[in-house]
Amino acid sequence: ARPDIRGAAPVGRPSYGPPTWQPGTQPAAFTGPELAAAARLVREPAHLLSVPGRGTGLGLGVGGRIGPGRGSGPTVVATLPPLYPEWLGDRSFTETHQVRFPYIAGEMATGIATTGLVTAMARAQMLGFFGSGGLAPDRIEDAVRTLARDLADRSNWGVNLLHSPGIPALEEATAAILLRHPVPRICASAFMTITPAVVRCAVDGLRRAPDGTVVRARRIFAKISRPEVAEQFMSPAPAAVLRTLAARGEITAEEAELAAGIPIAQDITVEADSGGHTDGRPLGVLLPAVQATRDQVVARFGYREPIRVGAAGGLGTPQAVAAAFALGAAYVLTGSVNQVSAESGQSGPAQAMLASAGIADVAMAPAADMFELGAKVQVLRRGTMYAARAGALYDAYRQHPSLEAIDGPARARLERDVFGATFDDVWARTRDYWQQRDPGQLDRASHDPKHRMALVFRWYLGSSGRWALAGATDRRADYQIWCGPAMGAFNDWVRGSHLADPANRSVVQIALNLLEGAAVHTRFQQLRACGLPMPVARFAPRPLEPR
Ligand code: FMN
Repeated sequence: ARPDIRGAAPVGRPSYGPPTWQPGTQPAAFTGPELAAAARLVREPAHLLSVPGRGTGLGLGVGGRIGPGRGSGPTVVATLPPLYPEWLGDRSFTETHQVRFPYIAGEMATGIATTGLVTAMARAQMLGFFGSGGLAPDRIEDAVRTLARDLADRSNWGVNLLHSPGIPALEEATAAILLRHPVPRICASAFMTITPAVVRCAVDGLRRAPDGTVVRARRIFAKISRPEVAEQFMSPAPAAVLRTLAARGEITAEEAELAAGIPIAQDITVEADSGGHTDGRPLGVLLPAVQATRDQVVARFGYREPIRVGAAGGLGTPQAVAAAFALGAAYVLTGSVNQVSAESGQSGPAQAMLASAGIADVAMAPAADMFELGAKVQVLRRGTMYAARAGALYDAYRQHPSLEAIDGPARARLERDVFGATFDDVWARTRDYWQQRDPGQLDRASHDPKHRMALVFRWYLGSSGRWALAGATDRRADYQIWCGPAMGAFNDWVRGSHLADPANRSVVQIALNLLEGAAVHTRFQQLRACGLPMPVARFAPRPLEPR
């Protein structure tokens, strides 16, 4: 049959022309404050309107109704779809890790990232890593047991596996604990090369699914700050390490074979200038470099599954988080700012110091591990003398062959201003400590006076972190608190908002506010790029009260 065309638009009433917009509850926005308010409604479609003769000729319509191109009303030039914080990162990240948000609360050593922090993040459908670094194996195992019990029905939580070059047995013991319990995610950090402990964690439990894909028993994240280290984690486990582990019976022949075709880690966190150990690189330099490495490695090995690159370091404001996603980060990870959360294991007095820090109140200071090599960590400078005092110890260590060679006035200064005790007292305490932990250190110190001096100086570096954690009132000026400039940026952002009150500062509220603000900032930027005159003064999103 021939189509009946009698229903077409009547002659004389053409419906050509761009669609028009009819407001709902909100009128169209044209001025700075109106645009800022409308742009915050990120979960609504945003219509870019052409209104000749009005301001710049461009306006913004949120909500309302779009009709055919006849009748009155501003015409719609383009429409931006809703923008949810959930969608800022890589969708395969949220899917793979069974989370709603592409956001991680990073591990913080000595249990500062507590089991409570990890549990809160998991229940809020994000990810958190327990800070196992610097803890004895029995304390790590207690924490792992607690997490495995409390989060038995979830896979969105994990524990840090910190590289321990000085005491390899510690790294091995931690790996053994993580393998003994159902830990679904492990973050390997501080590695320069791939060790057998990392490979065991990645390879144990690999199996082939009926469709041919390789199924992992747990997933490895790697935190890195150099492309060449990232490349090792993106590659399959080294054949020599696989052979050694198989020969030792620590992995099966089948696991070794499957491991040869998949990357060790599919989630690589690029850590720019951060609290604690850091190479101090800017995110804008490092992230694209590691993304390029990823592209080369994926092409070289022809992987079927993606490798995601996430961002950490310096993320303390919504703008910084939005910038990380704009750079292409699959997910973001925060550290310093979570130290002032209600769930943090850091002491009240130390948190108060952190909460008053500005962006420049940080310094690089000697690290307790690898002190002799001159390794440094980024710490809080405001309210504590740790950076200056530990720096004086390192200078003395470099300049003198032994404690005895430090002359009277210099020695008196160190004893009075740094230790608050004599060298002899500190040596006595140090001796007791190593007697219990590793008497070999004392043997070496007995014929190597420089090593004896290092052990005495390291007493201060080790104790200063513990004094902060304990909130020791007589040692406030010696607190060693790891912290990056993100802390000061966060403090500026939350000033005068509900997040300035420690009682409101849960790790989840911090995360949700950073993500919400990042979505608003992203929308501002989209609209600005479309030509709307977005108000510069109102660009920074404010923290929102929980509903
Ligand atoms: N990263 C680790 O991989 N292992 C750790 O044990 C560890 N401890 C940390 C302790 C503190 C107090 C802080 C502030 C950071 C620590 N980090 C550790 C780094 C964080 O997990 C995170 O990568 C980093 O803090 C992100 O940078 P930001 O501080 O600028 O947010």
